[in-house]
Amino acid sequence: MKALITGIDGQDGSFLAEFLLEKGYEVHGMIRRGVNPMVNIKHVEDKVILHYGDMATENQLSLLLHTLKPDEIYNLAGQSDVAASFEIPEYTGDVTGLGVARLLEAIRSFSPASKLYQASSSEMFGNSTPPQSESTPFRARSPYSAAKIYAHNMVVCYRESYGLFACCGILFNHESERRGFKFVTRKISHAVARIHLGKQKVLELGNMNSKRDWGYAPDYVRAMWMMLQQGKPDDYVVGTGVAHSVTDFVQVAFDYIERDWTRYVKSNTDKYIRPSDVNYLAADPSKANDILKWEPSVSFEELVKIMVDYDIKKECQ
Ligand code: G4F
Repeated sequence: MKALITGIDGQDGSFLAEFLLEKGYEVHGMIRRGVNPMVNIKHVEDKVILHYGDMATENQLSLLLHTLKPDEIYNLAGQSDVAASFEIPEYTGDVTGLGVARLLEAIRSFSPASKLYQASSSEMFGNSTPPQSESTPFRARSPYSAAKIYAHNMVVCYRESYGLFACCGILFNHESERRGFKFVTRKISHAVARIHLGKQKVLELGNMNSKRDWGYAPDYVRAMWMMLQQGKPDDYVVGTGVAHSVTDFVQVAFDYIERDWTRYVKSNTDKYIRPSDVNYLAADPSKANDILKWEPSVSFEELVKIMVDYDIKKECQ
């Protein structure tokens, strides 16, 4: 089996590459030239085949699909930083939204038998009432979610219009020791590690009241693969079903190093407050549980510990 992963050098791309290699796949990855230091895939660099490409240009995507004709395509590329999308809305719309239209056209024209996994996001639900399921309305609260909703709708449209085997995984927040430092969980685990080691004194955060359904990223790449092994293409919500606030994450992380978080954390820092935020995301993963037989394997408390332990070890090197 041959798979193509766009955005292979990100958190999810790297875990998915490992997962597919383990299953005996020939793994191809698309990366943008010179942008990423590729830290996440250094350890599998000689086992995967990398290609330069960009969701912003159709030509490269078409050429890649024409040459490879992969059995499975996992589209994990895009601008995924919600806060940054307010500053670069046009770019976000281009790569995260229109990029999927380019990919779908390339699949339809050059590799229509390829199965597609599209990374949709719980951010698309905005402030729709939790728990959110596949039938919950999408309500964009950021340029990022608007772009993801467009991409999601295009995938459904191409599935229904051209019979493509295309699935959207509406994934709730999933984190790990490979998460970028700009996302709140890694920002917290990294700061907690540094505070523990006496390298940092203060952690500045924005809105600590928002609630997210946080799981462990390797569990989520397993769900991506499971979707493409079903008899028919469909969309699935993937999450733990349990939400915690940013304050909860902070509390568990500081409890782990046995410190009182209130002495170190400054909340509502202006520069981290978004023009509009999503308040409360909690998955209703019943469909993924029933049909894919997918279950998360790591609890919220375990996730926090994995991340803090990793950052302490890394900061000691
Ligand atoms: O970690 P975050 O930046 O993740 P967010 O916005 O939920 O988006 C992530 O999950 C989505 C799935 O729902 C993905 F689609 C998306 O690509 C990304 O992976 O922020 C989480 C919450 C927000 O409410 C934010 O306002 O944490 C709040 N927050 C509070 N202080 C902060 C901070 N977020 C960041 N990044 N930095 C802060 O200092």
